[in-house]
Amino acid sequence: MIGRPDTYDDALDLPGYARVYSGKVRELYAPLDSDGAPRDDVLLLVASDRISAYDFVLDSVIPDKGRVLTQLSLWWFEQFASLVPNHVVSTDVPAEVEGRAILVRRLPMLPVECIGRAYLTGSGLAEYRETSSVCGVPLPEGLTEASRLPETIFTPTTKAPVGEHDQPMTYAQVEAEIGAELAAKVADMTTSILRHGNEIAAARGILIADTKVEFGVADGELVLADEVLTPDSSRFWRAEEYEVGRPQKSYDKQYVRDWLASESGWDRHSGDAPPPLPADIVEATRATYVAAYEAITGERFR
Ligand code: Q0Z
Repeated sequence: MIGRPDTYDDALDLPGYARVYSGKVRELYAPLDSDGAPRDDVLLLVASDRISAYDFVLDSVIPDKGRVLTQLSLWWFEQFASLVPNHVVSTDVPAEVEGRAILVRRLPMLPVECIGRAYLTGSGLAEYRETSSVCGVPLPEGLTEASRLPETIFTPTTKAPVGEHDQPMTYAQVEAEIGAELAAKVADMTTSILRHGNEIAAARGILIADTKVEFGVADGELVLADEVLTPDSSRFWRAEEYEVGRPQKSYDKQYVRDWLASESGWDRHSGDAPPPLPADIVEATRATYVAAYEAITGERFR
């Protein structure tokens, strides 16, 4: 990614924790034990208020975004608790990151990005147009932008190094990487999560086009890790505005993308960093994250 520093100014120094990894919009920390050594059994997963668009992390932050996404993930983990165990240990976290951090069980992670797709768009659509299939899953003829798929499919990708794009994997490649037994489980679990998620979200006016989930392994069994069915890991569309045959507006980032692509005067291919967002775009975007949380969970965001 262009213009991305190794670490961010707002990547917190948390007393008692060592930062082990900075993602685009999140950080991982290891708690320090009484000897000052990093613990190896748990991690603190912290969601920031940063937002990315067009492959850039913007200078502007969206207030409460980290809390909204964290609370939404926690809500989904609970919804899926009878389907799959998850990595959540505790939400008792330092005051500086209250509400936007989760203490999780540190697990060996499977080296596969588990993508589920219920609708055809993005790289899946591009691949379908070339090959009539996505990641080796053959699809019927006549599908187009935003088509609902006949069934929710598993379209895994590699975990590319930072700054590079993930590559499609065939199911056979997943089997070669993690073994046939785990491959069958991740495929089944990924599609179950997205199907179940769509049943819940559709009743509340939101379609989840696709999602990325990640699994760890404990005692040979899958454990749902990372984040689940958030706007950062999934494409959310408004059911009300859904229309097959054209690109759908992003539930959460549409104001940001529209402003950057038109009024801002910024050229996303210029190599320049995007300009800071005006206050009204920040506020409208914050409201979409809160609205998504409230619509899906049926709970008021505080
Ligand atoms: C998650 C990520 C970032 C948040 C590694 N339970 C786990 N055990 C071991 N590793 C992970 C997890 Cl969730 C793990 N990621 C992605 C990066 C902030 C999540 F900076 N990487």
